Amino acid sequence: MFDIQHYLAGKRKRVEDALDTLMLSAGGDFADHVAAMRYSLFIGGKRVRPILCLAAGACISPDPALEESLLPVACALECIHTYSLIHDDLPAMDDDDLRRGHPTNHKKFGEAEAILAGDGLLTFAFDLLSDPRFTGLADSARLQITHTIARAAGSLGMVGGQALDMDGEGREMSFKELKTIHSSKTGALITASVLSGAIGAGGTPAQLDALQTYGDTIGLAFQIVDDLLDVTSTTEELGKTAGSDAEHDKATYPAFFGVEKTRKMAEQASQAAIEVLSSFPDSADPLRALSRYIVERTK
Ligand code: GRG
Repeated sequence: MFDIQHYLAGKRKRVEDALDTLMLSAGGDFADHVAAMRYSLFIGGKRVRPILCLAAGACISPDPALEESLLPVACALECIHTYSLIHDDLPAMDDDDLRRGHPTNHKKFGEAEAILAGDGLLTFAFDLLSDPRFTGLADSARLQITHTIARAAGSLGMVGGQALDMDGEGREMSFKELKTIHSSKTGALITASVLSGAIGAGGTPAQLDALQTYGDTIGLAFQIVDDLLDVTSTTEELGKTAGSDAEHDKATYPAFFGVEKTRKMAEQASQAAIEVLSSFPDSADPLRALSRYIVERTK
């Protein structure tokens, strides 16, 4: 039986050590700005996106050197994700005080610093992706990965989804609109995390197609569970404000379907993602287990 907790602990350590090494170091002329970036990056986080990237790479290629080559990509994904959380928490957006169990970036450093910390993390991600010192991946793969991540993070992905989400607050929304928001705001970066690992590993078009479907499906499961936890968990358990969706009058899966049906839908999505991997060998076991973890997680 694959031990997902052991796997996650090992990969989290790997990612966090790499983040610490690769991230701009504290001190120097930009000390306060770098401190604000490092604060949100290191106060917690499940590291789901970087781990998906490493797991997808290992699913395609057994080369033990691949993980090392993928680490800058994995770190770039976590930088982009962390920037999105900092900006999402700002007063102009969700206006939250708590993230990853600690005061949000703007509560700690002020709004202007928080905006710049987010900008810095987003830009630093592309610094990492294009850094010529990291020669482990072929240039063509790096270019394709960079484009995949940029697309997913930008206006046709996460940023666009956030804009739709903001626009929808406090008004009736159709289920179709909710699905578009979820797939762009949350799903796109999750799928890009899976694809970037697979591209780095030299996946064939057929493998990339299957992993795109896997990514889209766990992205959906991830967001459904996020909606669910917002109504079923406490602020202490989540490390972020529980009940925030209802407070902002947001359309969510539980609001459309109720808690029990929503739970079943998350289960179905997790199962469907595992089925997509049916033709993959044992090297896909971490991806299979991650699909279960995403629906069984408690924060
Ligand atoms: C501000 C451009 C911009 C985008 C914001 C990510 C996002 C878009 C908003 C965050 C709000 C939210 C609850 C999104 C839904 C799912 C999600 C991204 C949850 C947080 O991700 P986790 O659970 O967080 O992976 P950790 O802290 O574990 O990394």
